[in-house]
Amino acid sequence: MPYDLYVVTDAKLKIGLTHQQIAKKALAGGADVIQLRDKAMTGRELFNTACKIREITRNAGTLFIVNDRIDIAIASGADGVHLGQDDLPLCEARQIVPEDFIIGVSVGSVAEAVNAEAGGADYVAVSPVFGTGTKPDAGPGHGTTLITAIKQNISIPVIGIGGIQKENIREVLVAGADGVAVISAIINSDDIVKTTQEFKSLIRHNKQTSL
Ligand code: TZP
Ligand code: MG
Repeated sequence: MPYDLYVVTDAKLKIGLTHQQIAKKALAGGADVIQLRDKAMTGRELFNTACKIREITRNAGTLFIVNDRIDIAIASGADGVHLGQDDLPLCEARQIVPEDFIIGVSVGSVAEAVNAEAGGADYVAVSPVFGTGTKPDAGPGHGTTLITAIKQNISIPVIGIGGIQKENIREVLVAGADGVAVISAIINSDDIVKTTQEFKSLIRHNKQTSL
């Protein structure tokens, strides 16, 4: 499954490491998807960074998604864009992206997930599964029961995001998530490569045992 471990970059969390350095380490540890997420960079800075990560992910043979900015996703040759409920609406986004472009959508309810699938999303991210300090405006966690409810209503991949740690990843996968998206538990760890490997093996193990 291409979305097993989805690492979202955050250069603010690890002072001194750039998005591309974080991406390289996560890929060395086995990340399946890299999402570039930066709310502070100028468009030019974000574009330059996206081009570098495009090259790194192309060499690694993994997916590259840009958060929010559909223009930068397209211009950098990324595989896709990730949109929140307050970003460009899915139907407008679909009209301006190349064929086969991946569009992921954050959802916080079954209705949003059903709408996202009907509108042509390629995956949804249940957001946030648990409370998280990384995105203070994400609100309280929905819990893993929302993952199960969404899985029962749509057939595109369902990814969990928000507060996911080694200690609770099993609960997320047992609830039915096809993949997990992680920021702080990987980026804030002492050894990003090793922690990514640990997440990867937990995903493999828990997906096998929950079959
Ligand atoms: N969207 C919903 S929660 C979140 C985003 C970007 C932050 C997830 O970060 P962490 O550190 O894995 O909780
Ligand atoms: Mg957004």
